[in-house]
Amino acid sequence: MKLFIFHTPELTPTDKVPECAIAVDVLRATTTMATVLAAGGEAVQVFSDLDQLLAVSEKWSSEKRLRAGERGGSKVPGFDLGNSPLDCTPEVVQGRRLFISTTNGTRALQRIQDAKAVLAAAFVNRAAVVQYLLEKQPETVWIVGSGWEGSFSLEDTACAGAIAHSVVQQTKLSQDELAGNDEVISAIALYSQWQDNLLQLLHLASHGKRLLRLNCDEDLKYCSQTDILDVLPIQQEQGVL
Ligand code: 3SL
Repeated sequence: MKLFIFHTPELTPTDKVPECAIAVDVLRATTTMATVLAAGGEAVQVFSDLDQLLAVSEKWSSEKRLRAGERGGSKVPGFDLGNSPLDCTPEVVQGRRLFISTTNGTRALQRIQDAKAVLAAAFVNRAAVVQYLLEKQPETVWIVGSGWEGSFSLEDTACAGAIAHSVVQQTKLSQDELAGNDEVISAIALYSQWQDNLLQLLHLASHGKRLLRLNCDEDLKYCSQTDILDVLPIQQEQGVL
């Protein structure tokens, strides 16, 4: 297995596709997606465009769908939900499809949607994603951070490092053998330094600070938890996990 980490969708190569690609948006899109599926959601369908989301979801009855829209950290007016994983309780999501559009996370997923296997990862479901990698042993794996509007996100790279760190620990591979690019080595170093203080790391991150200004302290606490959900969001058809 060779692992490559790309900090943003913009830094991700466009001239090839890997066997397995993983989108990461710890704050908060991929955390929300994992939470919805773990809570019994039927599926998660991602859109970059809000109008397209409204048009496609119109074909589902309102009992079978939930529309989630986030821009700039806030809920889009008229949508059922914003992008807080804390709103995605079994009572709310069970048996329903989540149609979701967020600022960066859905773009990262769309950027990798042609890979043979497409996953969504966050700290909350890190172990399930690592388990998949260990079982399937894909030759090439890309982890793509969502970043924020094209720039680096500390928390996404730390989560990519958490995945890489766990693969190294559970295989005979050294960091050097696993790493396809230098980003893997630096992501493992970042995670190793902060693994016992992930909430503090989220408080240092620029998007963490943006969410704190929106009173999302509890969201940061939830998103900083590692391996709490045994769920593997994996693409079933294009754009649907
Ligand atoms: O950018 C995104 O995709 C979102 O996850 C951002 S937020 O955490 O909902 O503000």
